[in-house]
Amino acid sequence: MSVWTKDNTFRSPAPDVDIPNVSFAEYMFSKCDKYQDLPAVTDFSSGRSYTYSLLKASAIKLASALTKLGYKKGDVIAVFSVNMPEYSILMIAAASIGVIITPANPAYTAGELANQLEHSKAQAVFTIPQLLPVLQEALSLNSTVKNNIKDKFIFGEGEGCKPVQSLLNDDGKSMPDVDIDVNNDILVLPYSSGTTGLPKGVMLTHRNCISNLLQFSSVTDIKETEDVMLGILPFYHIYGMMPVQFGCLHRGCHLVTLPKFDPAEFMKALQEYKISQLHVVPPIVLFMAKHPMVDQFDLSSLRFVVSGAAPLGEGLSKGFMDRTKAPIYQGYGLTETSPVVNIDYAPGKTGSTGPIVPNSTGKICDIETGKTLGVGEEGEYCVKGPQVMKGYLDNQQATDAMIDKDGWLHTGDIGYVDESGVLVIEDRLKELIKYKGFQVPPAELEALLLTHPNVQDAAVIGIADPEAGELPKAYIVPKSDSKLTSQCVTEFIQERVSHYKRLRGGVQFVDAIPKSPSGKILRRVLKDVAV
Ligand code: 4UW
Repeated sequence: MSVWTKDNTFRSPAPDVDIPNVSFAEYMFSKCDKYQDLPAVTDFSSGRSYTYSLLKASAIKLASALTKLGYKKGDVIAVFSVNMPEYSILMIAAASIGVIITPANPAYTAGELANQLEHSKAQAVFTIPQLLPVLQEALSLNSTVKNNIKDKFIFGEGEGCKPVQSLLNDDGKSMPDVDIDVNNDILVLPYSSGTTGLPKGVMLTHRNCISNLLQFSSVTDIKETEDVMLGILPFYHIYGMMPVQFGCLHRGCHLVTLPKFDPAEFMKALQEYKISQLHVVPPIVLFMAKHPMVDQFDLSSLRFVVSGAAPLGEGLSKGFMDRTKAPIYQGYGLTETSPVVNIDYAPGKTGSTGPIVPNSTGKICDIETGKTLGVGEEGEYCVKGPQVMKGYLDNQQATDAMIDKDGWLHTGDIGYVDESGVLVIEDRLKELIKYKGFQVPPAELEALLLTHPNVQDAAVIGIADPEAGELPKAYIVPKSDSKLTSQCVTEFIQERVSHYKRLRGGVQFVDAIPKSPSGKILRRVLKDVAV
């Protein structure tokens, strides 16, 4: 079947899949009933484990306890935590009562956390003891947030917090009858800066997420009930949250969670649990391809590895496969597309991200004229499908800038598609910087830099780096007569942002920031002269 149509749009070579009209919790509960006593999710370091039956029973208890505390459909609850089995329980529990989960990056500073809590209007936060001081600082920084947050729930114990364990001891009898409109009700609200500006709340509906799980599962070689997968990518990010966490759980596979990337723990988990499907980002691929430690571990259980969130070079892919003997496939997605848009599922074409997933249509557009281009022509990748977000929370303007009136989502990525429908991403049109797959919104750093008393103007771009993909670099126009040094600027940022947003690409002082007549920073001009 040809993937290209007469109007120069393209589809998947694979057939469409049926998407059931059910809520996310109904969907996951039916899977729990199907897989019952099989292991669902296990914490690697403690061995704490839940079968599918226990996962469902725990989610019902938690949902019932939240209901008794007054939480109801449409309320927003934040999760500020590392990966652990209870993250999955909470997500299913919240979904079952129509509560929206907004996942926050556990690397966040108090200021960053406060921004998300305020914007999402979260009414409660689930956290862990190690992150409680950050949460407390966030509440003390922002009185709106402090007033909004009714409860702090903790996995473990902490002052002023309700232990999650007490909720899990509920009798499970207060589950309300909740009517979920799967096409409109929001399941999760992750934050992404999208093509431009500050992080925005991405409204993903129940249908968006269920569709995407089925779209990519139908074309990936998942061995139902047999695969063992590692939850190393953070669940707060859409890649770890949906394709990894629920991509595993909706097929009866076993998910082993790790709280963070520690090289030795990671390798031990791969070996001990005989991980068969591994989902990672390019820096982990690089570690596995190059680090001497890797040779001490048996990786023969790995059937295949998937990499995404940032470009994976052909050379690295080959080096990885030579060493581990496991094929590596690349996927491509965005928070705004729940997230998978393309996934490679046959060995061979390294460096590409494979064809578009089923039930979706893609096109490549000329970046100047918007005209739809043909086979092999380079332009902006646009996509349509049931996984495309409902929009950004309270930001119609940003939503309209990303999804046009015909329903095409403009990814802000530049690439081409070959005769067989395979996508190669080549560049990024949008301003987003990706450090090791993490989003670094330049607008956020620029706004912070402008609060420095000695900074007149500032711009931040990503410069290429072989290990991290990109490093944020700042161009600064200092105020006249100020004795600003690059170290001052670097430290100023370091004190205020998560570690991955630091100005690792350096600071350069310039006379002026190149701008368009309308005042937009000409990032391309800076990129062309970046050293
Ligand atoms: N090559 C080049 C890639 C690639 C890429 C993403 O943080 P977000 O919003 O979202 C993500 C999601 C990644 C993802 C999800 C599911 C999946 O299966 C998979 O592959 C295994 C990957 O990163 O950032 C979105 C932006 O990240 C860049 C691109 O610029 C995109 O718009 N990006 N994947 N393979 N660039």
